[in-house]
Amino acid sequence: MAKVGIVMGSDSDMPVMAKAADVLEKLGVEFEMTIISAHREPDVFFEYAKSAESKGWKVIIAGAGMAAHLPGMCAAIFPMPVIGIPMHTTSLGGRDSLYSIVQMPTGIPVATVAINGGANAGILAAKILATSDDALLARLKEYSANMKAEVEAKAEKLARVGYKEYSK
Ligand code: RP5
Repeated sequence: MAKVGIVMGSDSDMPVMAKAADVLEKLGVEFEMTIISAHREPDVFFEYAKSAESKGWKVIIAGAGMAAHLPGMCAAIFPMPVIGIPMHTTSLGGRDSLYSIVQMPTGIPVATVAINGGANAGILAAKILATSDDALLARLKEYSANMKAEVEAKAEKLARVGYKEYSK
């Protein structure tokens, strides 16, 4: 059964949102993914947010750009954690999305990741679920150990070949 809802304001957000989905898939966390525009179809949005708890979801990951109300409105309705992903935008570089998502009023937090931070949103959702799931916690520790090994391998290669060869 899906534990995470992933929602984005437009299919133009998909390249970033897919990174959250990829991480969750790697970590063995089930999710449901959809596209809902809070502005263009508010009735559909409200139904989505109101029914999320009864579907058994524990976290919602919501990504949007520009006047990005989707994550904040999810947090206004869904009683469990909402992770917001601000999309990069061409006009304001994503600051518009970032401020719209992060500057929530007291009482309605959205855990906001970096602009285009899709992968981190997935990892954060998994970490939230891992507080009550030891098997998932073990997979997250393995994920961290793999990252460490990758950095060590890069440092070893640099030491072996030198920076000129490395940067080719
Ligand atoms: C937001 O407006 C979406 O989340 C998207 O990032 C942005 C642009 O949407 P489209 O015009 O590409 O549908 O609601």
